[in-house]
Amino acid sequence: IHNIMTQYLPRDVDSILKQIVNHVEYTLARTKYNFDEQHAYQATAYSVRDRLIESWNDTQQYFTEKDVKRVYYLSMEFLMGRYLNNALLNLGIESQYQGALKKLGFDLDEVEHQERDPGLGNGGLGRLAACFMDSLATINYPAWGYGIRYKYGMFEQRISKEGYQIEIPDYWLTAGNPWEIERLDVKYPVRFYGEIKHNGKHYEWQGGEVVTAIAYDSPIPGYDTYNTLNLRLWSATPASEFDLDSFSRGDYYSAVASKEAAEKISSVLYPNDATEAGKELRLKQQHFFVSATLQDVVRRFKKKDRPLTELHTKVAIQLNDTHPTIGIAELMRIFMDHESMGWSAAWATTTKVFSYTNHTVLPEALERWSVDLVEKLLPRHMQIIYEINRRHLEEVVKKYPGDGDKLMRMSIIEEGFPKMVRMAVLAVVGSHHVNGVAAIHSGLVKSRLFPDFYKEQPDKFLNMTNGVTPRRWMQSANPALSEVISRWLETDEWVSNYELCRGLEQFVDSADMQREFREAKRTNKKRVAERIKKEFGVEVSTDAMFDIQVKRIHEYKRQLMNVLSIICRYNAIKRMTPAEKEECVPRVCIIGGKAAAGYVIAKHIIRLINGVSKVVNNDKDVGDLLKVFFMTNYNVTLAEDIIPANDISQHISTAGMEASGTSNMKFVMNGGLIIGTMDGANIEIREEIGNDNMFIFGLLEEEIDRARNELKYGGYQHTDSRLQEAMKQIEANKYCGKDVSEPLLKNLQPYNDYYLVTRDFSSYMDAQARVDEEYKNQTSWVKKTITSVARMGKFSSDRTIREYGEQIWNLEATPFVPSS
Ligand code: 26Q
Repeated sequence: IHNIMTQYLPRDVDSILKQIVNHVEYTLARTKYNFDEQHAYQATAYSVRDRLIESWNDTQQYFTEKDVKRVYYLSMEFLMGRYLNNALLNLGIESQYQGALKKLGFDLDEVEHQERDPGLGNGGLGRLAACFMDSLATINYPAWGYGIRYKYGMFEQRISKEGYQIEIPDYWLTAGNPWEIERLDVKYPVRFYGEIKHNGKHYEWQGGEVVTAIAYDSPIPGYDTYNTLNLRLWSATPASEFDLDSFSRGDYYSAVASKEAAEKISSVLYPNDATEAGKELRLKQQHFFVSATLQDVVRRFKKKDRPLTELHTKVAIQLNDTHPTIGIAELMRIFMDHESMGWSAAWATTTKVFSYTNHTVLPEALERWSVDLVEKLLPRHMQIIYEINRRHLEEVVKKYPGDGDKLMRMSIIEEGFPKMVRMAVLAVVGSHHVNGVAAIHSGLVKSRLFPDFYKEQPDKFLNMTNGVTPRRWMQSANPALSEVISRWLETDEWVSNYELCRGLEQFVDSADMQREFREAKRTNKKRVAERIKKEFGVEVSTDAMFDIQVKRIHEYKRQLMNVLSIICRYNAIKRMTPAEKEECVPRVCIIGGKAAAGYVIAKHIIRLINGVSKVVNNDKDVGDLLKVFFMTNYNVTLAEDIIPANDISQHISTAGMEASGTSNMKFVMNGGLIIGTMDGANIEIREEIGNDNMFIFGLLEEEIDRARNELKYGGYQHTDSRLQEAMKQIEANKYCGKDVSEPLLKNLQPYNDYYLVTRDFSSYMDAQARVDEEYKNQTSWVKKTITSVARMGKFSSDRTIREYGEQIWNLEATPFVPSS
């Protein structure tokens, strides 16, 4: 292993050991003879951080010196996962740390497990931001991430003994966070409420409430590069000025209370991955982090003396969904009210700075804020949005005089009671590019979401198919398989150049390689089997097929269809003769994922899964042939553990509803096959790895509307007797009480089956039968997985980020090469 970083770092185990012990003594203030695994973790983390700080400072200074264009990735969520192992691998010093800790009597693996998983995101969108940071650093792009330092991340999920989800607050900072640097000197005021005055020259926003945003920075190392990027998360604190009003009234307690309120803004991540309608605090969070970020970006640009109209030559800002879209109005406000720019110049520059990534076409998930709320909370922004809209609609009227419908459709303001601001329309109008996250999704963004805008500016709309970082999702999560790949390719460079894995295909017929792939898989399955034994007290065989569906619980993702098919499998096994059982492929079904706290149906689905699990796992007739587990608290760390153990994974959303999916990519890269619909990135995965290496089923996107109408208006009713039997059992409350079974069954009635579970069911069962059949031939199965791993290069986030860099941000790779 050669890694450029090792030449700049102390390589020998003893100096690393010394640094760790030093931190035990002087940072943690413990005696070096008495510290536990948690202290070992803390000290190790600090010593790695020390290494990163140098490269981090050098990198930032270099970018400034070279005056390069930077991209700022604005995201309400960064689902980073644990830092320690990622940093060690990216720096190429894992084995040295292993040695040092061993000398101290610790096992690196166990020490790494001491780290809390920072869950500052909901799911796909937040994890994508994290993969992007890793690729940006690795490619040497000048980039910063900007977001919120929530005190409480994604809730911890537990399951009650009756099988219901329970949410526990995630105060992830209890043991401190060695990966962040608090920068008390980097702070900005952010205003809310108040009123607008005109001072004869420009508008001024006064009064209201002011909070202070404080920066917390974390270094983001790239793989095999000295470059180290910055992730800056903002925390809200009370503004330093006195609340003179309450103070002079002698009302000391309310003065203090009003200060306390400030911290609420960055206190908790909203655990919804679909819109939580109109929550004022959520809009506050958005403006809070966006305003602090833009002040920071403008300040950095202004360090060099030049006009702000050139901002776009040095700054690109990517909006991760509509969540930071208020930034378009905020930058206009800064330009006009603080920097005395006229409207035209301000708008011309603003629209050259922003670009917007859409992550959903589901209408109910598109962010809208009531005009009343925006007016109250951000009065100046509301004025600016109205003016943006007035000018924008003026253009539309000019081109389509008399077309009132078109005007309504294209307006940033939705006329109604109450009037709403459509954040997605504001994002489209204020951006130079708009992208979807997989080919099918980008098509729908053009045809369904913004057809009128696409017609006017077709080149504004792009596809940027998502990707995932092979560093975390292969090298770090799956050392067993990574070692096999590196040995056959005779290099580990595939870790930052995935296309090299194509070279594996030439060995697909080698019995040795097949055996090694299968051995790596068994290693990973064994680990998960042990976890299951520990958590559920159930023994599972590593010969069984490990079938995994882990993702947020959502009706469109159709976990319900998965459980229904598991019930059918259970019923089939119950009817089998001993001879048939001999032929039956044993399965371990693993389902995991969190339901938003207020999403009642999603919570019912979890309850049903737990009910089925209990019945099936305790049925003596079934034995090893079927086991069902709901894995609690699915998060990045759990994903790293179980994804490498998959034989097959399920990505079975109703066609057209999953924008991309990214775990589908991770599962295949880890040597599993997919059962899935023609949706999101599944379609492109199929294009790359071949139809024979996937189990595709179900209606196509273009068939959905018609099928839904047929269901709704009585033209179609399923006749699958297996499904009928399963539904009867649920109705008889075999798996759960009627509080759960009734609403779930109601949603499966033809006129209510919006997600087409009953319509796709037979096709799904057929695909499952093909899966069973193919698994019987282990040689052909492993060959499919080898071919798939070899062909997944497109789905490295390095490819994705290069496309953003070239087609949207116009960035240059800028590697810093230290002289010493
Ligand atoms: C919005 C308003 C109020 C409260 C919460 C939200 C909110 C928060 C998170 C809305 C959406 C999200 C997250 C969405 C998400 O994760 N989308 C997923 O993004 C992935 C990366 O592009 C895709 O692969 C998935 O298909 C998509 O579902």
